[in-house]
Amino acid sequence: MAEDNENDQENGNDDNGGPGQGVGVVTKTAPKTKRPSLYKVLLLNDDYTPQEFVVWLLQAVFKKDAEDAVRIMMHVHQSGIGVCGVYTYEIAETKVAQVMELSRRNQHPLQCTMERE
Ligand code: TYC
Repeated sequence: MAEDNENDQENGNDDNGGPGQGVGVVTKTAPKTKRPSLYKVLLLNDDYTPQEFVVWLLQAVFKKDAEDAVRIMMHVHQSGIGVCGVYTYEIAETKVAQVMELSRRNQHPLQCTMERE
């Protein structure tokens, strides 16, 4: 009964209702959940990677529609760096690896990195 349960707390109730009458109030502790840290995936500008390749990549890897892909590409082109998306650690890491591999395979110098938000 009450004595056997780690979640029981002192509560001022009389647990002993007499013979065969064990009465207990169980107070459960709320389970603790933690939100995962989030990471920005960043694309860096360079002078050689074709704009069309960057737009294609933003659609293929980051699931952007054509309009968003062009907007993000132009932002990176003009300001030097830009956010492609925000993800949990392992998803961000996978996106970065996909960008680096696709760039390497197509012989573009495009660079991609991640940073904790
Ligand atoms: N600056 C490149 C060009 O003019 C285009 C480009 C945009 C390259 C974004 C990389 O992350 C990048 N061809």
